[in-house]
Amino acid sequence: MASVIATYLIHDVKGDLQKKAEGIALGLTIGSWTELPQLEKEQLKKHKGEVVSVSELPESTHVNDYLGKNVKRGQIQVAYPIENFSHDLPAILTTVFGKLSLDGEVKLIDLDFPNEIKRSFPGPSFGIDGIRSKLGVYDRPLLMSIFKGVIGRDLDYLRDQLKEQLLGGVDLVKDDEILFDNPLTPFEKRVTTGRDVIKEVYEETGHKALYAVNLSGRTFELIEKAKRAKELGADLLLFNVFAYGLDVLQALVEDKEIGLPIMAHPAVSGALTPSEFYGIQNPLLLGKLLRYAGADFSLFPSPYGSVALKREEALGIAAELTKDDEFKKPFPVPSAGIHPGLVPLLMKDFGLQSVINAGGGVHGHPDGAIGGGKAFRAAIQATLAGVSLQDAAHQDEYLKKAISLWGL
Ligand code: 1AE
Repeated sequence: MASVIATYLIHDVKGDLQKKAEGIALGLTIGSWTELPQLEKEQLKKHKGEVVSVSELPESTHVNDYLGKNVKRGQIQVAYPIENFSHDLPAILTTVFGKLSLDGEVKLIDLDFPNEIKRSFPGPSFGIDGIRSKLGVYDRPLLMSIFKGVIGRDLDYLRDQLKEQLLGGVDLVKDDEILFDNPLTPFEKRVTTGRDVIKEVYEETGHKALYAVNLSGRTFELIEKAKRAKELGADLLLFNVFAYGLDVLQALVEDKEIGLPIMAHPAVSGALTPSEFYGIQNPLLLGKLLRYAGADFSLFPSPYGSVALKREEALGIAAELTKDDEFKKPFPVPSAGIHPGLVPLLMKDFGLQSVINAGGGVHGHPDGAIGGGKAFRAAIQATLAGVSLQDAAHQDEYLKKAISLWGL
């Protein structure tokens, strides 16, 4: 019988992990079992959750001290029959981590989906290959920058900032996630302005780029808004998916009239992921589930910048996004506080199939966003050629200024 298998990290003060696992498996499926008459047992058998494995972890003084009690820790796996839920993420998440997410120190680590369920997810419409073919860039990580300081500014300001970023050689420019619909830079005008500036720079320089406009507003207006963006010539949509829900992302991806790549921003996901004891593991949320729901890019904090994830978590997200699977691969976008000096580390960790993304690290360059973009491109080129940034900086003034400002 096909099941979704959930892996949890649990902490139990009573010390009986097997009993706790059985309580979860039954409590989230058919409830009590032992007292049921035989006939009912037969009828309900196919709905009964099953404990797949229980593995105890060594006791941790740090955990006991932090929680103020002695607990046994373990990783358990529970199988939930697919007959129990409709084949959508809201139903699946409510089954495997609905009430349970409120019930003590339990963290959802992973979910394994059988093919019957996987078939109901779209996966990315474009993925790494689709985005690369839009840009015609195949042999290096892509470079993205972010509009910064645009709240309270008008379209002329936006136009100038976009042009500077493009002339610096960035491949993608995204709206700041905190830029919403507003009278000075309304959504539709941002789309048409972005489209026109990108065309102008392409005609002047031959440099191709894509602009991600922030799709924002009330949930039930998003589909119409996204369709309008498509009609007006938008390249791609930035989406604060965790302020809305994964199923909203999936609905946007599945609407054939939209047909635009979607860049998932991690805003709000930090309310769910960072605890050692509670919430959802980053590689599952920002990796596997975003990929299944159809994001073409997943942004997440890199291990190195101003807002950082543990290295193994950031690598775990990238691994989920890019491992072989029937779904296309979204771009990993390690972000936050990135400057040119971090490029060798980022390329070592995330490889060619990633996006290097910087806001302050582009705009804060002494020569402005043009200088910032050029410094990043020089750092990428040098790293690809196996040249250290110190050596490359002798040949490139922009990189030299970036390194003396931000270091390596
Ligand atoms: C993790 C998301 C990073 C992001 O969206 C952003 O705006 C970063 O800005 P900087 O590079 O830290 O200035």
